Amino acid sequence: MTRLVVVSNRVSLPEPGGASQGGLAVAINAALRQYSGLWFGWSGQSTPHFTGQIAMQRMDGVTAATVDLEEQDVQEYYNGYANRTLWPLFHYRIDLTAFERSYGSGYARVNARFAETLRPLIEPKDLVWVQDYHLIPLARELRERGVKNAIGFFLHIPWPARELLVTLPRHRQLVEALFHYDVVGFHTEEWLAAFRAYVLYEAGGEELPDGRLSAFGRTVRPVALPIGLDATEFTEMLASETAQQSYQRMEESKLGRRMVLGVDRLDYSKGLEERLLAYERFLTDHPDRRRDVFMLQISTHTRSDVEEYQDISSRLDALSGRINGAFAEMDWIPVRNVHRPHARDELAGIYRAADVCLVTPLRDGMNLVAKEFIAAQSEEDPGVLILSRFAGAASQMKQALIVNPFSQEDVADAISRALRMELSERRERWRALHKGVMEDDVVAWRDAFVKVLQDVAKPRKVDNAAA
Ligand code: ADQ
Repeated sequence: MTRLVVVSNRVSLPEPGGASQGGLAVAINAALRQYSGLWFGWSGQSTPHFTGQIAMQRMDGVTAATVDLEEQDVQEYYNGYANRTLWPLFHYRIDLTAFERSYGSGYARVNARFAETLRPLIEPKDLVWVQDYHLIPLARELRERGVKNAIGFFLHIPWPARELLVTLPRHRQLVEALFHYDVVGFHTEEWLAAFRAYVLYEAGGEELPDGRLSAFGRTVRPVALPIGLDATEFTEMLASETAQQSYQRMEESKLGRRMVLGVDRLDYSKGLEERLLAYERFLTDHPDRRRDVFMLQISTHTRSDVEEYQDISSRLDALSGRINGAFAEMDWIPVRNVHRPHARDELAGIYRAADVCLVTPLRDGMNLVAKEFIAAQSEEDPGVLILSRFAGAASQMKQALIVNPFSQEDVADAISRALRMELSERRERWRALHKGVMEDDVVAWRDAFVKVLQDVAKPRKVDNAAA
């Protein structure tokens, strides 16, 4: 069987009962399990000087190969270009985007270092699958070092509109780098269309009759493949004792009230302040219904070395404090604001106890929380998903209540509607959503991508044999 080599910025193998790994790590673990694959990336540790020394670890059939990075690499490549330049820009936050030359050179340096370290580990028949915006130039670096394997790339965040992307210095160079891959994947047709528009109208490229894009003297196959949950793992987790206990604990603490849930990394793209303001609006508009509900917002810290992330939690705390101060009564608090990280099985029980889930990012590649909430609901009495139209998930989850997260009225109305929705309608919507979540899972995503990559690898072998 072909070996799959997955490359991502961070490698994190699951720890039993450990805290949540984040969407990408969970997906990669699931993707690799059946391929006895190799997973290469940064260890998360820094060292005074880059040595390129690889640490190997095996777990559940997956071999993890990690390298440490220099502190300057971490600052310029990870905190800098990845998280202060590409992340905000690709999430339409040009106001937060830092354009600094040192970040760009750090990004190029780390991609070259990754390629240099990874190259000896790649065997001739391997399929190489590179993940996410941290590693866009990796294929070019590998090709320069003689790697001829089929190499695919998957972008887990949105692809921005052309008008935004051109604000990035050296944007052409970034897009040109993608043409050293054989396949480039996006979550949705919308992100793919934005990429195509750049290629056709900015780079002067063309679309070939078979759907490939041609520019910069190369061709690439773009595909739209939505990522899904590890549905089997999630279902097992939901049945675990920890999940049952956290469900019971949550149910008891509801005191017969209905729970509106939010679960997010603390990130400006997730629309947390806008969500709280919309909930406040609901409380203001419906004084008679206030005491029947409360909101649980679980938001854990990430990227705390990046300046823009440092004041998000204090702003959120101030806002929830203000709402609680204005509306709370001696036996009712409208917002429970929690920053403590939760293990995945604990979270599964909390999802199950929720009556409404608010997934209202201002821009999101996919959003797996929406899918986890649906997977956790019971068929007898399912909760209602309120979903931002700007999450990639909205392109699949059409039976959710789709909202514009920028409009407090729109979201407040959806909360009201969700809380009043008849059981029959809730069931009908949930059944359709649940079917999609279970069918279009992470295994389907992986298999579809690997198939496209295998298909491009075949003609390459024929060419090589003929040469
Ligand atoms: P993320 O931005 O991390 O991922 P998301 O898809 O929502 O976003 O995944 C979050 C994961 O982390 C989920 O599995 C969730 O359970 C967990 N998580 C989130 N908040 C948590 C909290 N407070 N406590 C515990 N666990 C929490 C990026 C993109 C997404 C895309 C994924 C996968 O930004 O758009 O869906 O990659 O491609």
